[in-house]
Amino acid sequence: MNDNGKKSVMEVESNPMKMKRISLLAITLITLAAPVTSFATANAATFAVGYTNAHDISPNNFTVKKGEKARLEINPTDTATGCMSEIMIPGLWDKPQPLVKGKKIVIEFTPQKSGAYKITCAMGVVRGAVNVR
Ligand SMILES: [Cu+2]
Repeated sequence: MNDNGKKSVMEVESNPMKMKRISLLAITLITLAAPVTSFATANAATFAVGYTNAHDISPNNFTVKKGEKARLEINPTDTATGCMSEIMIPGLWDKPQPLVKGKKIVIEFTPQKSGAYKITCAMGVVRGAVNVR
């Protein structure tokens, strides 16, 4: 930072400590906001997904890269019943998994073809999408 820069900051904000705290807060918010949907675990783009009976899976729309391993970690806080009690992604994950409260489901795949894949129940009712780019 040059002298001119310092001077204008001092003019705008007379309390440098307050400025510093605001900057730290901004950095913290940016850091918290960035990796909400995806984080890297063992070379896979990993998505943390929740499940409740009221809202089904959340988030429910994912974008992944062709040829790169992706991983959905679903943590149900309810046990799903009836039609939507199992989850699958036809073409990417064809084995329906039961959504059971407290039982983590890990779905891993490496998509080979780009396109939009539906996330469904075992009988094909759509509940979300995986976009392969
Ligand atoms: Cu169903």
